[in-house]
Amino acid sequence: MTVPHDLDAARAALVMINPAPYNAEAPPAALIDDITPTELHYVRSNFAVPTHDGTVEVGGAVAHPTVLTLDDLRAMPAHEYTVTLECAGNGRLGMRPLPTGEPWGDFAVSTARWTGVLLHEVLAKVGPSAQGVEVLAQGADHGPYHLQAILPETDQNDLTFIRSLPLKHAVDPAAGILIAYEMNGKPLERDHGAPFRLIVPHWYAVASVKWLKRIEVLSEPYAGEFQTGHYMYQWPDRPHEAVTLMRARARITDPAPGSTIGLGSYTVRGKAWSGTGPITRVDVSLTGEGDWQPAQLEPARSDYHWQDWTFTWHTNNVGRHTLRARATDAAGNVQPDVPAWNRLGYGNNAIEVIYVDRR
Ligand SMILES: Nc1nc2c(c(=O)[nH]1)N[C@H]1C(S)=C(S)[C@@H](COP(=O)(O)O)O[C@H]1N2
Ligand SMILES: [Mo]
Repeated sequence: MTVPHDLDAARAALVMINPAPYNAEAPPAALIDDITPTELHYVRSNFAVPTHDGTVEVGGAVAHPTVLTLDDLRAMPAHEYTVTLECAGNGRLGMRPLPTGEPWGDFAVSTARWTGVLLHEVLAKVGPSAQGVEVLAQGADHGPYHLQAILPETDQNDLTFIRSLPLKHAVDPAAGILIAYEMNGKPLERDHGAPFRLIVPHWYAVASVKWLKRIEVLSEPYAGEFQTGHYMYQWPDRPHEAVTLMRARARITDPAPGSTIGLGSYTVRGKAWSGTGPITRVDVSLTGEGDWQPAQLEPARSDYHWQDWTFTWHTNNVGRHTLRARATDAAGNVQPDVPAWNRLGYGNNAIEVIYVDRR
């Protein structure tokens, strides 16, 4: 199936990290809006954009294996969710010692409206076996891997992007997992997984498999390169751990770092999100140590959507000021001052520090 999108035009507004495979951050201004326009949504791909024949196989340990086309999916009830996606490697550049891997700054995070069918409804059609434990999702993308594989049995020359989810989560209607075929009201762009992809709310976006080609119910846990090699927290002092839910994080979107603003009252603005529950508070600090003051936090517009916060900052002190914002979520998770270092550089949710001049 050919998708008539001009890749170069689609990529023009992003901040390129790697041309091949194409990886790019959102421009900082893209965090200001409620929804990220498609052309400003970050892109993270482990391989070149693949060709896709427009079908997805659904099989494995199921009663009624099937093959679905885009038309089959469009014939099912459509659901639309606004979902904040963040790459697990977002913020890797902020870790010391510097981990290897794509050198992401802090803008591999975006929010889009995704439309598609519910994964649990597709699974209900095929009837997972009682022995099922996980649901594997395979992308059409494969080829030589541009990073060093972690697992010794990985074929560096022809690797395929495959992930799996616990079956319990995949069949949970409350999980809101989509097989999405539209992004912001339009058919998926090639960089974002055309013709359809998974969208797994609350999880780091590695779970949201693009160019979806195969869904398979497994009766044993999956242990491929992108499941138990990469996308594992390799902690220095405790057992390795899978990368799953996004960690709580607040970002300052206004003022811009290093900018100069006038004296008096200024409304500081930002976003906050977490995969482990809605954000329940954001605090701002204007000094180096402690002294946290509550920001005004807006409720989430929907369950999987970043939240807005504002803070009225009044000062007539001329000079350089520091500004920090710290999120707390409903599970009680609070952002750390320093990133929790892990060898591959995932899940950096350390408190952002910026400075601005007032005069
Ligand atoms: N098939 C496939 N799906 C994939 C990936 C990939 O390399 N191949 N990358 C994952 C990662 S690590 C991220 S962060 C998100 C990025 O989605 P986006 O490019 O639409 O922002 O896609 C995920 N899905
Ligand atoms: Mo990612």
